[in-house]
Amino acid sequence: SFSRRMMDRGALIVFEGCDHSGKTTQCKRLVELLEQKRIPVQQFRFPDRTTAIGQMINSYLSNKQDIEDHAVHLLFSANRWELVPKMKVLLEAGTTLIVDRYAYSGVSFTAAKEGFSIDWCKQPDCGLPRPDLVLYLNLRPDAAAKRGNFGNERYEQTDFQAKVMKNFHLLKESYWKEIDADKTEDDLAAELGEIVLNCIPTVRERPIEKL
Ligand code: DGP
Repeated sequence: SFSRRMMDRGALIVFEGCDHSGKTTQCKRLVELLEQKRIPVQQFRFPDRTTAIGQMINSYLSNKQDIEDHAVHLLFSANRWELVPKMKVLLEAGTTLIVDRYAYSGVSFTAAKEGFSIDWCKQPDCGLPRPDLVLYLNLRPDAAAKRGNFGNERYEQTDFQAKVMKNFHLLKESYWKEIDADKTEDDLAAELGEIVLNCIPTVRERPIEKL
């Protein structure tokens, strides 16, 4: 007889937060930190605009194409689902995934539109791999505004973003960590690095749960 130790799986770590909260910068720095420490890591970003579905989403976000609100909600969700097989293989092989936006953006953005309930918005993402940790970067709208102006993409308006932020706060779960993002890039990177380095060894043999 022999015993076989399962390989430790990687952690599924998601960044959420309003625009200009520093998600993309901090994702990149975190990946660099883990690479430095020889911890297997890969970055994901949603929407992933490189797929066929992602290209439809891109033309919607850049205002080149209008898509009915329910239909586009399902496209954003489908864009996450199409990456799930790849994510699972990596997680099971021990790779930690750093994900820039996930289902919580999906729910918060669509539910900010007229006539959409949080409950309806959650349904298409039911069953997606549940993050081990959501790092919610919290930044007051006035602090976010100081970091730069909105561009020309759909959703980049202050009143809409305020509704989105309200929705994010309704979605908090036990595995969320709310981080005050109103600090220097270096200080934030140090804080997030410590949290993530502590989290990775705790997931080990824990099964990947579902949303
Ligand atoms: P980004 O590439 O992170 O700048 O995100 C593009 C925009 O799309 C941003 O305004 C957030 C929004 N967004 C991200 N995911 C979803 C989603 O699942 N549904 C909707 N409606 N909007 C989303």
